[in-house]
Amino acid sequence: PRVVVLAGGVGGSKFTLGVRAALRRLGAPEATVVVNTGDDLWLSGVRLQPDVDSITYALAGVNDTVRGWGRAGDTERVNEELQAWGAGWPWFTLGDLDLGTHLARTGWLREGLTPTEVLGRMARRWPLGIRLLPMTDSEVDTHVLLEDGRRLHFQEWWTRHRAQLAPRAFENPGIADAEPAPGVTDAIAAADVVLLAPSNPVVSIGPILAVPGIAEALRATPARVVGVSPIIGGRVVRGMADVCLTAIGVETSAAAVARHYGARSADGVLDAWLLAEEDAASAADVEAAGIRTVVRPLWMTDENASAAMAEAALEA
Ligand code: GDP
Ligand code: FO1
Ligand code: CA
Repeated sequence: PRVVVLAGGVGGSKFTLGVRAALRRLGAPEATVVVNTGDDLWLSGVRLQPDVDSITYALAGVNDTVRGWGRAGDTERVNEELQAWGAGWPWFTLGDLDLGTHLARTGWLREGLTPTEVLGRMARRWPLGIRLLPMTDSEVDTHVLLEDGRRLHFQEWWTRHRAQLAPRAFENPGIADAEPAPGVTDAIAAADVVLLAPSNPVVSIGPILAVPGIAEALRATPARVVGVSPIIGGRVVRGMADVCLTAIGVETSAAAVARHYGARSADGVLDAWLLAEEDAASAADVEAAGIRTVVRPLWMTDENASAAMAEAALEA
């Protein structure tokens, strides 16, 4: 099958590894993964793309699996020097190898390449076995509007404040004028299956669906659209996605996230939803909203577990 995946960073990359393994077993063509770029930022003169890099490094097998971001075995010599200059953010670490990525990317952007072209070039370094596309070529970095009226870049809120400052809303300035990156809507239109990875629904999948034209492409495609729950047993597994969900008025439960995405038959984006065995009792709730459900183990403990999830999603 021709497969398109919408994905964020850590959950997105674990799931993407599973999709790649499942498609290789089937002898199917490479999937296209549309990656969130709302996490992107400028820091110390370089452009960072955390979710894009998480997926690229994971597919290349060079990611730091313990920390969940950056390169395995990285050092921090340049970062120490930046801190000594008072440059960048004291709470944000730029690894030496990771900085090589940011410098290469920034150089190519300065030469006039689009983010899509830069990612295409970066993906050539390793046999990734997946076609990676940014959601858009526009800079639409996520901002967090706080209850106290302040506005922070998502990365400051997430890494410095650990999502502890009450958010009122998440915004992507400029997104109303952004377009899907070249190839995104064509891939969705030509797909047999579109998968929503078990990524943060608010700040990973949310920005992708907010790019004008992408949700519309999901509604119009002849493909089945299948989501995988990032919530297991009413918990976010890891990270602070529950704070994001609460801010937009969505309960931290598999069923509430499915209803938030909505049924395609009711102006939403989903045909089917994979939910964990722990949440099987809420399947009826999801079905009542017009979304078919499939109950499966959803712990991405290793590539085999992720591949089994991908297979189940493809069958649904
Ligand atoms: P980020 O960009 O690094 O925050 O990563 P994503 O947005 O792609 O995914 C983060 C989300 O992945 C978390 O909020 C969890 O809900 C989800 N997640 C992480 N590990 C697992 C897992 O093993 N199974 C499932 N179903 N979801 C997971
Ligand atoms: N997360 C942190 O908690 N602290 C950091 O110092 C940090 C540095 C960093 C550098 C490059 C990169 O691509 C990601 C980095 N992250 C760091 C992870 C990132 O901020 C977030 O976890 C994701 O954007 C959320 O998806
Ligand atoms: Ca992210």
